[in-house]
Amino acid sequence: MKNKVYKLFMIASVFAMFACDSEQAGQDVSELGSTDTYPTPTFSFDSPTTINEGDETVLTYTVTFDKPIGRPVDFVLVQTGGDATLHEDFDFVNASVPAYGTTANLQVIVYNDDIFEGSESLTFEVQRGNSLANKYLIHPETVFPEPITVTIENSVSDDLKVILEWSGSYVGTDGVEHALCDLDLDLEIYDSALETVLANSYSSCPESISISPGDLEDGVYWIVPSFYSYAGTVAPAENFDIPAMLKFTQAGAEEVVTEDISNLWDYETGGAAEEAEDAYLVEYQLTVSGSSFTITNSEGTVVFEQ
Ligand SMILES: [Ca+2]
Ligand SMILES: [Ca+2]
Ligand SMILES: [Ca+2]
Repeated sequence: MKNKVYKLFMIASVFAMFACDSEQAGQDVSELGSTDTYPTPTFSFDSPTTINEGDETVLTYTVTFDKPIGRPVDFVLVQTGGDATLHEDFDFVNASVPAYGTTANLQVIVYNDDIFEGSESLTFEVQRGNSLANKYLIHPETVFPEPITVTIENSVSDDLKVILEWSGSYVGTDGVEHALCDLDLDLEIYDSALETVLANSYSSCPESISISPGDLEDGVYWIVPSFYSYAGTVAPAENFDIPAMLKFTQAGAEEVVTEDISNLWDYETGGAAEEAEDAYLVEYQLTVSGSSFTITNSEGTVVFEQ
């Protein structure tokens, strides 16, 4: 409620300001359209235009007024092109030149991620803020700069990423398509004795675990995908194998090794919660040595290393 009153007050004062201007126009023609007291902003961008997402760089756009004014003036950054995604690859932080101040720093925050994307681009420009008052508070001859294009290079980390994927859909006894993600599959990493879970992913689809060098001591571990349960799902019109894929990759790298484990579990047999015998797949061994990771299958064949 407080907020509402405040907003109403703001709207009223903006209205009053223009109402006042138009009154003056009638009374004193020489004042009409005089913008001499309005500040003229200049814009500078000194940050690099090629960056690596792994550095999580913060780019800064500076707005400088030649003279202060007694009201805050907002500026915003707007994406006008490029294939980088707002809120995923980067975010804008907008800013105001404060009342009686002369500068504002707007920012582009670049985020790191462990997804392979190749290089992405971001084209953006600075614009005046959206509030009505803003449009009339800076000098009308202000020249806004050309858009800036930044290249964001993909980063490849030293982390090992293990993913258990089971995407797609099935038709239920109700005749409706249901997402395979409704089924509960899990991913765990156990110690060599298969006694302790050292890392897990239980509630996503796909499930995924990232291991950084140093997370696990040198030694041997088990990567264990499992089918936990079909509980809560609509039964399928026809039984089917769950198209599960176990993937290994260096986090952020293009190359992904996929182990097809789609012949392992079917809906009707169910998972661990349904007391299925082969709910846990204990076949993939992970050997950690310093910052290197090696994964072997049950035959002792190396399927992945980094
Ligand atoms: Ca990214
Ligand atoms: Ca990336
Ligand atoms: Ca799960």
